[in-house]
Amino acid sequence: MRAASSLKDTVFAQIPAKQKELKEIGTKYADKKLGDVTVSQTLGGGRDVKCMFWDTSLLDAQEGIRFRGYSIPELQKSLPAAQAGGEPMPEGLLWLLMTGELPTKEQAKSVTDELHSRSKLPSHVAQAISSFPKGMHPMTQLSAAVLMMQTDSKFAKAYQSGVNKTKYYETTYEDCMDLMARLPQVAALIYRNTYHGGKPGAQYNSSLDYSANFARMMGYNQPQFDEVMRLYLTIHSDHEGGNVSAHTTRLVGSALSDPYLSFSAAMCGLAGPLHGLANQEVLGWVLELNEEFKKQGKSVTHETIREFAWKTLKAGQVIPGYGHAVLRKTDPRYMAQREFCLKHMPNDHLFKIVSTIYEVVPDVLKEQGKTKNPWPNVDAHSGVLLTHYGMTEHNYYTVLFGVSRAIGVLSQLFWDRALGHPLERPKSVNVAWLKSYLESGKEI
Ligand code: AMX
Repeated sequence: MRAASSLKDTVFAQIPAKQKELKEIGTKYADKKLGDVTVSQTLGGGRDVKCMFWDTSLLDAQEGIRFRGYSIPELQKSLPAAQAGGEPMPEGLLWLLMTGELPTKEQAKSVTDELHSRSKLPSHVAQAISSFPKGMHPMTQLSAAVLMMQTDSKFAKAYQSGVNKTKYYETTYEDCMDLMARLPQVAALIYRNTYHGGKPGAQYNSSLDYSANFARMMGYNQPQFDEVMRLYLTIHSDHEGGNVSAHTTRLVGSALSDPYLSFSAAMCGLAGPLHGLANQEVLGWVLELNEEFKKQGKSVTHETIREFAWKTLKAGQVIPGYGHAVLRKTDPRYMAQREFCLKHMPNDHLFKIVSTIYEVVPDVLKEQGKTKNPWPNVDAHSGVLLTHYGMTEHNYYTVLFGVSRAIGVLSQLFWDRALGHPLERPKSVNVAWLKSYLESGKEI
């Protein structure tokens, strides 16, 4: 067994070698082309343009996500679990994302303890959340609450005091860890305030792991829901750098905006229906489908799902939970949730509907012929699990995604500061430039 040392010591010690490695690559291969950008990439959201460095995870179109080289099934085997043979703990994943090394159980526990020790919220944050209008979307509340915590930013204070740029990573570490430590409380306050009249769930309990404590604070006491949270917070954490929430964290952070500002902006991106809000949209779509056919006295069958899917497409809407900008196969994050359902709740009514949708929708999308990836993504499944354990408030689901996403994007933000990642500033062009260049080869 490896000797126990803190996450901070381990990750800080890695910085010089990583800086050297990246500098050498940048110097040695400075003029080597990684590919040419086509007009359709320029006009089409930069798909597959390799102009971003992101070390914590890498997405393969066929295989899906690997976190520091490990697939989800591999993580389920090798990350420390709270229960024997149970789901991985996100604290262990955080160690892995930060250091690139699988943690021992002791090291994962040290992360749990470190997060607990940093969890005290500035008092104005709880007050502010309790004064938000009940109708304010939980993601708006999350982004606003994260912004309010910015009063505690150690990076912003250090910058104002003239810290040397080689030390930026030190206070970035502090902010990233503080923020991750506080998110469960913030998210639980939003949940209790929005749906339970402000009546608190359980008190903060530092004898529990990150996920179980979060579940209790939201008011959930079933050990199996804790396992859902551990799985959920692990698999939603990171999906390489180009997705909207990760890219936003990087972009805003590149201006040396502190981690609170960067992550709050990222949550605004995650709140979009083509990104994280899709988990809310999926459940809405499934329930609407269920309702529509119940009213007509029909049951949910392959044929009725097909009819409803076509109705959605003909109305010029997307089928939420299906398609992906990079993936071209069923998302392994979908499969991990499906396997959890098969193991723990195979007869759940909604699970059966979602499974039938999986048998029907890919063919409908293929028949329509537009979608590059007709297969389900992570969001097609998460609502079923949450609903099964009693969390029926769909418009809260993306907040859980956000708590998880922090683990990935803030790990990378720490490394951005450690490696001196520069201000992001890609070149844009206008129509006149495009016409001139495409018609006569001249850049204007
Ligand atoms: N239903 C209907 N049409 C879809 C579709 C879907 N699920 N997925 C893609 N399409 C359409 C696109 O809207 C686009 O139509 P257009 O030519 O009229 O503009 C066409 O198919 C080609 O799109 P694409 O290249 O396959 O996808 P993309 O990279 O442009 O977009 C994504 C990817 C995820 C936004 C898209 O698949 C989508 O809208 N899916 C539904 C929303 C969703 O599930 N989002 C969550 C994604 C995962 C996440 O970030 N959490």
